[in-house]
Amino acid sequence: MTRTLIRHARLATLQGPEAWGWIEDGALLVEGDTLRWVGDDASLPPDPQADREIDLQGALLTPGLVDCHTHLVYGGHRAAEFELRLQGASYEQIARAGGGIRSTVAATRAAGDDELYRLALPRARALMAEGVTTLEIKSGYGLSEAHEARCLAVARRLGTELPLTVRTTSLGAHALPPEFEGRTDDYIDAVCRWLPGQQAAGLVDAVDAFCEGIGFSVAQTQRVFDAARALGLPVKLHAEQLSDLGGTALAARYQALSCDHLEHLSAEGIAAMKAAGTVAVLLPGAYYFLRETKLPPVTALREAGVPIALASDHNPGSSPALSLLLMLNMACTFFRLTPEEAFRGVTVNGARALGLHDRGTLVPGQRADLAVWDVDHPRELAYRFGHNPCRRVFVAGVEIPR
Ligand code: DI6
Ligand code: FE
Repeated sequence: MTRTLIRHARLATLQGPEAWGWIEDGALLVEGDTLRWVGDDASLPPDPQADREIDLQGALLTPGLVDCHTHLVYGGHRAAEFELRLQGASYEQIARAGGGIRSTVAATRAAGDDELYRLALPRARALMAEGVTTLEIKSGYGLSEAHEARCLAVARRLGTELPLTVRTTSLGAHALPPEFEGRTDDYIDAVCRWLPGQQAAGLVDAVDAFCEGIGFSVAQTQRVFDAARALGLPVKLHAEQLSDLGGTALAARYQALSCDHLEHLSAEGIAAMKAAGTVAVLLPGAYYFLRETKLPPVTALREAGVPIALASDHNPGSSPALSLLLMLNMACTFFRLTPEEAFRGVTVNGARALGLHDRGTLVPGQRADLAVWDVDHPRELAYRFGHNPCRRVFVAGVEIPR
């Protein structure tokens, strides 16, 4: 196994009592795909037996970033809908009039597999260019058994062809497809029936639903969760984005990995998440792009000790964002997260929102997914926007050509 010694890095280990888990002049020994030793450069073991050595000359080294909530695989785009909203139509009005998610479903169904892959590839690459090494991708624009499976397979293909971990989430319960108009419960039955096949084909790591007035009710969401539980699949939920339906409390009863959006989250929802260890995934891109005014209850989440993650929510309707660094900045400016909270949200807590405990900090035993930045301190990553100081990326110990 190759042993690589990385020396003279400023380390944000995100571990231990120190803010940022800071090590001013740090070193790190990578063996194969795993971190073996992390600490002060001055206290390196006398003979680390490295095959090669990299001197970072004071550059910042952090865990690779985790974008734990995206809808990356879809056809078409919704720039015309953006214009409609600028003329006064609301996101919900457009959805109820058959536009919105449904228009993306039509474009996705019309695109071939290779076309969907070709469209998703530059989106994934744009995120990777800013240090993303783990990416969640949801289905939810196919909305039939065959089209959902196709979208999940495209997501899997991104994970095999790119140096990147892709986690797939089945989101059949995203919107009601036109052929099920007036038969929402029948559609939920269908979504539940598709899951075993998706699992047998190795296409699904978790199950999600859009619990909302324009999505699915708490009772319908529960049926999807029961089907997931029967297969041993973990669940996540789009909850309390536009209204407070109480989906979070349901998700907590199913030990959900995460509840996402949460602008309208109640105190009861927060208590339920805390008790269940569910991560709160905040999505400032959607908040911004839909011009929401209701802020997620960050102070209460923080006081309750609910872990907070951030993600791009990349999708064509509510967050066509392809920058996780921009989300750091927005989470600080809009949601008043500290830069450190925001950064933990795209590393250790983003990983937790995917049920991954082998990444997100710089600790011996963790996967060697690493990002090197041309800044002095990680707070700068949340401070600038529209700027990418990512210089080098390692995935499972291997440097990715840039
Ligand atoms: N909430 C969102 O923000 C995205 N999906 C969801 O359930 C939006 C999806 C879209 O508008 O295409
Ligand atoms: Fe989403």
